Amino acid sequence: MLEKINSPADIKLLRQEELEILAEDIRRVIIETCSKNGGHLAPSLGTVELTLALHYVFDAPRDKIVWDVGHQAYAHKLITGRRDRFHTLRKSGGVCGFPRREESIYDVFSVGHSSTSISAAAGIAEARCLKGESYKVVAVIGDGSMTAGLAFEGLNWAGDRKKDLIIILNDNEMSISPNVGALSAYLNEIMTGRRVTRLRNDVKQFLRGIPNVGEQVVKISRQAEEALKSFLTPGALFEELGFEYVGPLEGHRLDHLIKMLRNVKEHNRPVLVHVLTRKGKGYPFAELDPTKFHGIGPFNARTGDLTADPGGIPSYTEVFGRTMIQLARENPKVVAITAAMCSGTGLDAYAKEFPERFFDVGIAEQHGVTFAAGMATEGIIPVVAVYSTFMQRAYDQVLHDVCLQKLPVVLAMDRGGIAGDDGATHNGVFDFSYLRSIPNIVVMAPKDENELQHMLKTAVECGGPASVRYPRGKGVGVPLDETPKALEIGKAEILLEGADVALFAIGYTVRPSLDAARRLREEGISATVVNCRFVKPLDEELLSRVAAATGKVLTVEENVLAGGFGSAVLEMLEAKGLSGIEVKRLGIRDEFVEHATQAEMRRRYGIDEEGIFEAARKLAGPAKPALREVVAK
Ligand SMILES: Cc1ncc(C[n+]2csc(CCOP(=O)(O)OP(=O)(O)O)c2C)c(N)n1
Repeated sequence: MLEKINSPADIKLLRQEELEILAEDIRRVIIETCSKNGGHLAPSLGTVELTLALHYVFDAPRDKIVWDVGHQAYAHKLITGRRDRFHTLRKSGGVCGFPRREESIYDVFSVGHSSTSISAAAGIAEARCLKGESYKVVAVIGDGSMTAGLAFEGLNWAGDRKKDLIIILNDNEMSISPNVGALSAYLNEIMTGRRVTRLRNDVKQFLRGIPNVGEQVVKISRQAEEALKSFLTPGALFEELGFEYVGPLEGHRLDHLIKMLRNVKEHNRPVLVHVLTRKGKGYPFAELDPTKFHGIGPFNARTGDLTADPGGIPSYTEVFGRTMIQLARENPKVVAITAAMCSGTGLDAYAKEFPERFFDVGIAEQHGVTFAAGMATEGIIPVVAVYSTFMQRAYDQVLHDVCLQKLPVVLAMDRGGIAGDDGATHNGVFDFSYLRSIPNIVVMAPKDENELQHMLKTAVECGGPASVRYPRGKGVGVPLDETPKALEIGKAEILLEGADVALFAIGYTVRPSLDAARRLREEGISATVVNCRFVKPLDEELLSRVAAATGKVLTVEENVLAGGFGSAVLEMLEAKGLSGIEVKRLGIRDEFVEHATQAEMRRRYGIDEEGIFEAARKLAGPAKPALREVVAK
């Protein structure tokens, strides 16, 4: 059936039974593709019927369907002209894992970070009115994404403006892990209908308890129940905010969905449609373990097992998780905070051992950071584990609530650097720049997984704001010291000494810089390699000494060049009046890094061994004859 669908117009020609077959086809293709390329399997399987119903009832691209996060939009991609290219999902030059305006006219808003859909849809609806046009605007948001402040800001606005706008709340009771928070509990009560029944029973019980008059009042209250109902309807919260509430609807029943969306289409004011779906629907392994299959690497579709090599080298994320346990055992003041990324940040085992000292705040990075700052004022040492890219959302909280008050909050920033196949929305290549411009914070990046342990210990003990950023993926395979030891703040280390050129590397780039330097040596060029460790404070004494000695410096970072680590080195040399030193910076030029493997992108930006080798060779100039002879011998 999917073979016949080239645009949403084609699905409008199908009968109900054919739509059901199409849903099965779509599921099969999504499972097959994700098993090869990895991807957001469980969220996308959960929205197949919802997507078909939306495109069946509404007329995209005239009507605007705005996806939140966009990790659930694979069915949307498949029926909006990208079926033939879908096998390239998340590959270099292929279909992006998230809606992208550049990719299709059906992707009306580019996404990847959560909770933007209501505000974006409200903006589109407002623009439509300004232009005097008429079309429908639909935002599709998950219950997890509703936990963010941004979603509430959008609701607050849209409910009051009373413009024609439809919000579909895709409620599967899950974020990546089970959802958290009061809103989640409220939705859960609506779903089970318990809220109405419980309140009614509570009132009755209370009235019966009043001697003599109780029974009489119960009778009267029964008559008043009709009036009371409007107050107790499911979704009263949304009604109070200015939305008409429709639901809860069974999200895998195409007939129900289509009928209800047709009704809703006739309304001309804000409506919230509450749809209940099952994450991973139709693939038993994903239904059983939706967290594992939320965003997954390649796997065996038959068994559900991951195909990634089981090799013994732990990931940075795993080492972070283990170190957190060690630090928490050592110091009862240490706590961990995550924003809906417990397993993504490696905190599962920690959360089991220290349930009282683990806080999942939901997708609420801003709240998470300020919540940490509040704790820190009371002597607690919070470690906020958030992916580098998502910390962007909490910038003012880091600046105003943590750094301005010099509070001892640790930012553990996973996925620092190039994130790979998730693409432009998920790269953590800005944090050196956005953090080093803030006073009072220590900014570090480890050269390997062993140094990560030591940096975490350093951060926890430094008594003020500190950040440690580390990459996605496996460590370099070095042995791990038994216990983490604090490093001296602002101290770099020289890994290799040479006279022709100096490589100032930080974080992930230290290892390829070392490998490049060894190759340079074979060519008769001797390089100093410095593991700089700290973007802030820089080891000014060591770096200026080495720079002056070689006269040629290559800085290497997996961060944007603008305002990053290399900029810090240049500023330091300028401040010290060290003129005449030739400096070349390697890093990400002024553009967004697209989806591809990490290795492909490191190659493209010249920050892998090969790129560093070439740049250093060029900077060093011709090899000194004497050294070339020594090497030749
Ligand atoms: C600002 C931000 N923080 C964290 C994430 C990581 N993330 C992606 S999807 C997701 C869960 C979303 O839950 P929900 O909206 O309920 O959708 P579901 O996956 O359950 O369909 C999270 C935490 C993100 N994309 N953006």
